[in-house]
Amino acid sequence: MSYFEKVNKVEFEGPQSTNNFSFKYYDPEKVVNGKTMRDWLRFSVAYWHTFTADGSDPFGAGTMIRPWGHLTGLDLAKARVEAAFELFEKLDVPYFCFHDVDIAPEGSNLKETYANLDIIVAQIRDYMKTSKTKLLWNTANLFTHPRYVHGAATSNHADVFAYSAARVKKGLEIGKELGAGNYVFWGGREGYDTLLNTDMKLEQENYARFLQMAVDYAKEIGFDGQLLIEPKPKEPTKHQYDFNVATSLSFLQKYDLAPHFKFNVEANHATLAGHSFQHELRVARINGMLGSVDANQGDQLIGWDTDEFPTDLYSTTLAMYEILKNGGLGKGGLNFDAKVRRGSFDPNDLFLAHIAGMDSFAVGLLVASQLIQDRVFDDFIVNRYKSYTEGIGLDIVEGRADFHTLESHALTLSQIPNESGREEHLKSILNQYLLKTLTEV
Ligand code: XUL
Ligand code: CO
Repeated sequence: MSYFEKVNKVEFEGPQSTNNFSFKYYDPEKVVNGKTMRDWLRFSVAYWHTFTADGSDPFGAGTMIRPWGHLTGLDLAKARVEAAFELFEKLDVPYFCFHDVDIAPEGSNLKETYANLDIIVAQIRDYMKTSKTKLLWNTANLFTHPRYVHGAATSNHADVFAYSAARVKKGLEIGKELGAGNYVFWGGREGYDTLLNTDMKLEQENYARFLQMAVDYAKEIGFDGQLLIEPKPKEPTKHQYDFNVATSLSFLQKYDLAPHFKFNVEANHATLAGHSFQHELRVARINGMLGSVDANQGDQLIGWDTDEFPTDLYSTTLAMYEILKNGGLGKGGLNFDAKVRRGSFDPNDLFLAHIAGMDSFAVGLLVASQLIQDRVFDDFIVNRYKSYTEGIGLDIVEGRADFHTLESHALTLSQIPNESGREEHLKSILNQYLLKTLTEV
């Protein structure tokens, strides 16, 4: 049975192709900077947006037309798995990701929920025996059900803490069973809405205890995937504890958790925090903590998480710049935590949206790799900081300077010549590389 019978396997046909269902720039076998595009980009489909979501929003009902939409319960869950592996194969995506509740319905108690999960996980495992698509990461949804109204690990109620631990325990077991490369913690409601009813100190300590228990359990069962924290500053709570990479990093360091975690950096979460996507990737990278990426984009005119498919080439280029500088994503990947717009309800839009995202990151890879190869920014930056390679600058970076020697040096200075940062010029070079790459492919 086919769910997308009108769509054939999507192939690379190049930018001249008029076939909408083809890649214009993503050529999986093309070697860029010593690795294939497939290996650099490690694309992943987000199960929740593509197979579970129905397009409903706070103002209106679901709009998505889905070939499995008439089914319910476990039948619906099974059909989604069948549809998922058909889409994975037709797009030839190497990875997928899911929350527990995306793949199987919740039962009336924890035991029933486990039983439902076991049925679907067994079905997924069967598909994975022959499919090339692997599990990038899984996670537990600790935010949708009303029990999490006050948080999960940071709930005021210890029973909710215990229940949440059970769901993560099961999630790690599922991750191990399906060979997940990573396990994600996005602190869905780990934050607060008002300090008038919140013991912030206890909540944060409990969150650290929870993560330590997860580290211990992963070790106990031999789960060898990378644990990832996904920062987000707000939404659904007013203030999320994992605000951004820098805040989450110092939290992890404070509780000696940093060696066990890396970050899953999401573009739209970065912009919600008032940062660029590149900023968050840079902070993670220079601290050796860049684990994986939720590849999407927000909207400058909207103040919430719109999870759009990434099509902004400027942003994909600068993201790939960081990823290339990181030497790739290791066990991580580019997961399309992105949803088709509510008006894009046709099943074909699922393919077209992924094609748009994959092509946009392929362009980003090509441009970024050329920028790095030509040392466009590297040479500029090396030159900009050259005063630290000799004299007093070298004394500073090599630890020989103190306030006495610095003052003596300062007293010898008459005028300090500063040089232009050339921001506009650098941006115009970036544009030239973008345009050049687009015309040369
Ligand atoms: C929410 C979000 C999540 C995480 C996984 O904003 O990004 O879907 O990626 O829980
Ligand atoms: Co995400």
